[in-house]
Amino acid sequence: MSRIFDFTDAIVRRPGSSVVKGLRAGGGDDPTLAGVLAEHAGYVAALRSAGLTVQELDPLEDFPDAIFVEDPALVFTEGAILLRPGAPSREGEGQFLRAVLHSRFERVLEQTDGYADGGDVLVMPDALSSGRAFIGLSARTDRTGAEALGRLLEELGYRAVVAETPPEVLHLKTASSLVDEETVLATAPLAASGIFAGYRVLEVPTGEEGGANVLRVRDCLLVGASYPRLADLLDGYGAEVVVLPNAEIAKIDAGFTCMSLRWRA
Ligand code: CIR
Repeated sequence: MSRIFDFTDAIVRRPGSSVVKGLRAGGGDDPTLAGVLAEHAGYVAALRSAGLTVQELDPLEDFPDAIFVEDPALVFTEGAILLRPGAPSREGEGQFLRAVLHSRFERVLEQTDGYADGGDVLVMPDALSSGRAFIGLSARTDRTGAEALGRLLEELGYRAVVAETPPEVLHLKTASSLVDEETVLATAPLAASGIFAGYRVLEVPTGEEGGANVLRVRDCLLVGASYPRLADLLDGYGAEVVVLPNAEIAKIDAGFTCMSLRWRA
């Protein structure tokens, strides 16, 4: 019986030189191009080490944030969804994913109403469906978009739950991520909101909130190098904790989940 994170395949997009101009919620300096390239390459290598076959797409210089492929799309064994990302500079990214999604998936659904970023969708195991998809409302995902996306997810067999996210958070998955089949990692305010009732909730250690977006792939759990207490906390959930440098990509608000589309083929 495969687990929800037993992915076989992934799609990533290599950074172009424009990546250093990526959006960042808190302002701050540009990352170095060399640093982003090295950290992105380390991430792709970690996906391959975890056992995934990774397709690397060419850079899109006109879209500095295009390495974050899981904002304009979501993928599942059952099919793919092209989204309408909520940042105006990112709205055009989806058209550069359409062809590759059609080449890899029999079903490709498209969102037509409102805005939603894939970073606002956290899928957890669910006894009653293929998965319970929490859709966070944020500055990128509006209620019209969340409800439209919920209908598309339901077409693919997932149960959609629209939830509020703490106001200072970029995306739902900036503050939460899947650890194992029963366990979700969440920052204290998101844990306190009660949306994850029924799952075991691990709270991100105080001061390490920036690390809340970890990525479970098969028997590996990718964790940022700046979060040692978090790495300790996550040891013991059936996965090898793989610590990855992310100081440069973090300057443009990168998380580990948003830099790939992953699915079990
Ligand atoms: C953005 O602001 O859109 C990018 N600089 C970062 C997106 C990160 N994606 C995510 O958290 N899902």
